Amino acid sequence: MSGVLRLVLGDQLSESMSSLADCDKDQDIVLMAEVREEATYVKHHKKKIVLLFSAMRHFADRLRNNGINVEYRYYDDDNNQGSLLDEVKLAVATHHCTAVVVTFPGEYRLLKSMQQWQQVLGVPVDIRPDDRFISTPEQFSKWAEGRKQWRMEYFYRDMRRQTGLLMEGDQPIGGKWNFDHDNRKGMPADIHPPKPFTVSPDDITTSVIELVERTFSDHMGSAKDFRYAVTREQALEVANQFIQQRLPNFGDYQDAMREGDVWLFHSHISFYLNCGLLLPMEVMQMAEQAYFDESAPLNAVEGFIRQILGWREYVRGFYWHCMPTLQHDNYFGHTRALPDFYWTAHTNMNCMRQCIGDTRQHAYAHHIQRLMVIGNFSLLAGLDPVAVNEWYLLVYADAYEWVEMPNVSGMILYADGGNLASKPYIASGQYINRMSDYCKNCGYAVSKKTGPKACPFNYLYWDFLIKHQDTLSKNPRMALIYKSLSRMSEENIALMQQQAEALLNKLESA
Ligand code: FAD
Ligand code: DLZ
Ligand code: SF4
Repeated sequence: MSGVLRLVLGDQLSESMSSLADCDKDQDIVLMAEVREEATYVKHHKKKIVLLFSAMRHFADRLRNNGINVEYRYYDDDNNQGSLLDEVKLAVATHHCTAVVVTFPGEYRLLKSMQQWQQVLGVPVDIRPDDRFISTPEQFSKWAEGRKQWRMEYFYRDMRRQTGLLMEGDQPIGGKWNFDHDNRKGMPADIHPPKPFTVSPDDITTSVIELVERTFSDHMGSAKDFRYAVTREQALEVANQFIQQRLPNFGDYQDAMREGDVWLFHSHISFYLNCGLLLPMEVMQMAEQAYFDESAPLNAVEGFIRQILGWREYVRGFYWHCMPTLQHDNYFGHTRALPDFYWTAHTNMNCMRQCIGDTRQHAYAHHIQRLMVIGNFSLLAGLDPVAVNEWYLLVYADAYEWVEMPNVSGMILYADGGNLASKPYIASGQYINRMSDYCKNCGYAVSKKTGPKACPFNYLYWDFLIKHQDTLSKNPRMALIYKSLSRMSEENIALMQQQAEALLNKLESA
């Protein structure tokens, strides 16, 4: 055989991949490989590795059933080469391939490597656009270069016009582009979200679970209770269950947090969107149809579509536009190491204990937990952006650098100096108390700003604002908060600063 070698990565599990578009079933070979380099460049959560390896194995079977030649390298094969390039090298040589075709990867480090492959391999390497996304990196760059300030909202409106989603001619359905204002409710105790969709492990998943427990024993979490979808059909069931059972309440309770329930009314589809089992356009159309069928209200449907058509597309464009500098950005010059409780969840702050605990258990936490609890603390405590990025990349099963890094360096840490967010996403304990029931079971008192029982988020918040007053007070969106600060007594300010300093010096006991 001397056809084309088509490499499919672990997050490219869609039959419509550009790398498979013109596959010659008689001549070409599809290569998929479980390799040490990808599985360990950060110590991914065990459930993330199970998800990808099992979904890869199921996808390989699917391609074979369609008559495609698949060369699949298992992690513990004797001759596993350990890296994607070495696997490609071996396959090109073994099958006398005349060219390599691959779809644009999701991480800068891999793109840079692939751009050298042609030289190393001695055959043409065609890196094709990833057309699962609705916009292209070039489109984002063109959009960004034309303006002084980048804001997701304006990019999102262009995406609505481009796709026609929730549009009536050139106007947004309902007369407004964004219904976020209606979407900030806390969750009443008598509202009970439906149980999440789960899948019992089949033989393939069971053997991957064993492999992961054996091989990656020092990675976070446990693989034993893995119940996520690993095929397209199962992922479609997750999406359908969301549209029928959760979407109607998605908008109202999008920002709410509740102890013991990480799933709430979220969709839990990021795992599958990001590895290719679901396509963004199809799930947005499912949600839009629910609005047309009057089974979900506009604030929920618009809110959901905005997350995917707005935020997801925006952060991807942002990533490629801002790399490689984004990975070193550190606007505030923060250098503090992650405290141990980021790994163990052993902390007296109940909100952090719950959110990190959920993360450890499920390789998932929902957006507000990632943003307003763990993210908020990471910025207020001055944690090193490189360490925070690494943590977020390894703990979540939906994490790839194109989506993780803009959310971490841009959204939570303001490490890019405000290109992504118009002001730092910081809040005192009052916000966490309003949006969750965490404070009820906390040893700290959310109502107190100083004293031994005071909520650390309170004094860290004011201490942060004081430390960065020179730069942040110039931001018109921070004017109100600095006005409140100016009304505080010097004594109170000094007490909060001292208490913040003391806590930051012994974070482990927080
Ligand atoms: P839902 O709340 O149901 O939202 C629907 C979909 O919208 C998600 O599946 C996702 O595809 C998309 N979406 C929502 N918010 C964002 C966003 N800010 N950026 C990109 N897409 C978004 N998302 C990831 O997919 N991978 C990550 O590594 C990741 N890291 C994050 C790190 C931080 C610090 C923060 C604040 C957010 C991060 N997000 C990330 C965004 C968001 O938290 C997750 O997409 C969401 O929690 C996934 O759960 P869900 O599918 O139930 O989402
Ligand atoms: C995340 C991941 C893991 C854990 N393992 C593999 C693997 O063994 N083989 C593979 O092709 N892909 C894997 N991936 C996904 C890649 O890391 C991902 O394709 C890049 O990060 C680019 O997004
Ligand atoms: Fe978190 Fe403070 Fe509430 Fe405790 S009191 S749960 S530390 S916000």
